[in-house]
Amino acid sequence: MNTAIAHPNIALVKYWGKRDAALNLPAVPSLSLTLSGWHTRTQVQWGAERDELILDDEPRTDPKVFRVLDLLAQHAAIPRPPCRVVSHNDFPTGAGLASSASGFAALVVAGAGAAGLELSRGELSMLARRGSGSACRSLYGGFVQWHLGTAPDGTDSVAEPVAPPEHWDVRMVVAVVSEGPKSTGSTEGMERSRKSSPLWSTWLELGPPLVEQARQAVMARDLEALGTVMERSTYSMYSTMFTATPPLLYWQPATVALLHEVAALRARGVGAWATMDAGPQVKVLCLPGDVQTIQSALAPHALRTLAHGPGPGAYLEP
Ligand code: 2P0
Repeated sequence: MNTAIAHPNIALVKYWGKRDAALNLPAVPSLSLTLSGWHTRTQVQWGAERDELILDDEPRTDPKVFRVLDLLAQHAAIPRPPCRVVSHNDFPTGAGLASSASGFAALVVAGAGAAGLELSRGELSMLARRGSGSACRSLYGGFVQWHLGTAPDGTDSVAEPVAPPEHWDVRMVVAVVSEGPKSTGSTEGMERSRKSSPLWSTWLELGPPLVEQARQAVMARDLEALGTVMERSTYSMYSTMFTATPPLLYWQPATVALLHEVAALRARGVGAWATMDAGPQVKVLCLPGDVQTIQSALAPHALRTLAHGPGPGAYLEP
């Protein structure tokens, strides 16, 4: 039991900014949808010759991976031997498609399994958060909230399920604009927004009410309300990026063309709402019956388009 599968999640209400960088505590709460389809598969060998990471068939150096395994061992009060970690994503890594979310969620589940530990989802979520904030949400399937928390040690800043995947069969159409790695990593980008955007305090105030509105929209299965909140959160987050010094320009020309297509679809009465993350890809929230129409409209501006529904939380391969 040392191999885990985890799926990426896309934030409907965004996490952008840390109140404690060392503990990876968020400045705002967030709410996400774990996607089916894409996945990270990670195997941890607990006891190897040396620490070694193989990501997408290439040897890599990422101290954070072994730091998270250290924290896992510390949490369980056991020594950590050298570990070999082999991980594979079936989608582009580091391109604003949430590979760090599924990556660290799979790592903690595989690591705990390999070490023979039985940890709760809350404990695993807290440990995954230390690797990458958004990873704490991929421990759960469907609609998930990451609580802001108030404890200085971060023990209450964990994710919790809002509604399971079967609650609501929505789709996220992903228009891939670029498969290359992003220009500025999320951690650096959010620190730049926090330190230099004059809109930062407004962004912090918006977080809690946006999450509450999104939670209510999910419970009521109200796509228009959820899509509206999602776009508001997305554009507010981007406002802190555009007004940072120097500005964070994750968008490409095709990103803007896709946003116009989404607006045109809505004007034609199609239920489609857009979001973006720290990258140029555009993701469109909709119902299954509109997927084909939306994919046809987006395809001319994208390298490819895919549609994913709600997926499960991270799990150990039997
Ligand atoms: C999110 N993003 O809520 C937001 C929206 C990008 C934009 O979480 O620094 O890789 O490792 O905690 O989780 C991407 O940031 O950042 C992210 P760290 P992470 O999905």
